[in-house]
Amino acid sequence: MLRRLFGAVTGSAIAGFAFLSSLSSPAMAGLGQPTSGELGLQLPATSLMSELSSLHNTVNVIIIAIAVFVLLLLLYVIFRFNEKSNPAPSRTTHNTALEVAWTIVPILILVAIAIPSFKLLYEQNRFPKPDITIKAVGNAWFWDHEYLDQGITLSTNMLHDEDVLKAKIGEKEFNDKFGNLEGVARREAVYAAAADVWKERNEPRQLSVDQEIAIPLRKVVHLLITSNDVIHSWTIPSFGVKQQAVPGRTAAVWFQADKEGIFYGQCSVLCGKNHSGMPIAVRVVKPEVYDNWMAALKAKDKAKAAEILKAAAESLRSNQALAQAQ
Ligand SMILES: [Cu+2]
Repeated sequence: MLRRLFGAVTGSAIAGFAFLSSLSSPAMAGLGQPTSGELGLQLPATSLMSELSSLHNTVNVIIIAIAVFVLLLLLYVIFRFNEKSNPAPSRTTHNTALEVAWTIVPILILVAIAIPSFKLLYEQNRFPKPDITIKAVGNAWFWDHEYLDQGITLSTNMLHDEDVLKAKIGEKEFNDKFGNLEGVARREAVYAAAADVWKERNEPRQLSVDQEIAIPLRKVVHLLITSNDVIHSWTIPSFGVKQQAVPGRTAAVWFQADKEGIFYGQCSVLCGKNHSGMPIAVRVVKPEVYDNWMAALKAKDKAKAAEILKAAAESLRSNQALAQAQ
């Protein structure tokens, strides 16, 4: 809450509004997904993102201080040295002490920013020994995630209004209702009808996917990233990682999630017409849940694997509700 508030205060002049909206939102809002009215960064779920947020906040304070200082100087010059108040201007051209100061002080400010910045950069490239290695492959327009140690590949497609409606009311009823509509009219009708289904599923529209990938809590994940066609970009904001997926090259990021839950990201480089249709959803679960999920996938029982993740999500939700009620 403090961090969100801080981000909001440093982020914009309408901080008061953000403060009010942050008071009314649930405790976990902003963790793993964007929230309406949010101005700061998404909440951290890894040590990388914690450091990244604190660097962002520190630099923000420095930027605001500099901007305010320059503004005050300008105002002072405008009022104190205009033609009316200062009809006979001074002919001074040099002031050694002042010139040394305005060279040294900015250097010190840059050094002060560079220290945490390099520390973070080092941390991002530290790559501790991995517990699991996943390869993310961008495709136009979906992601493949290969669990390299397990020989499992999962394809991730975005869930559309149509998909969740069909899952809810069945293919036949869907066709009865919307089969004779076309184009924009059809899209609008499906959008309106799906609104309640999204709420019921408690999933964010246009971020949810048909196949979440799971990773175990507090385990080091190395994620290799590449692409099959054009340049895409893999990111989960709450993990503090973002990496371009370039065809013919393999890049890597690492993270160690220290919070359970579902974490969303999107392809983050403009890649083509369905760029907005390739979200990423990573579910962080307890290691034993992860093992069960992986065993189900290896047994080619996708339904059971989905059930395992669903059960984990529900138990987490009821635990959070319990914690909030206390
Ligand atoms: Cu894209």
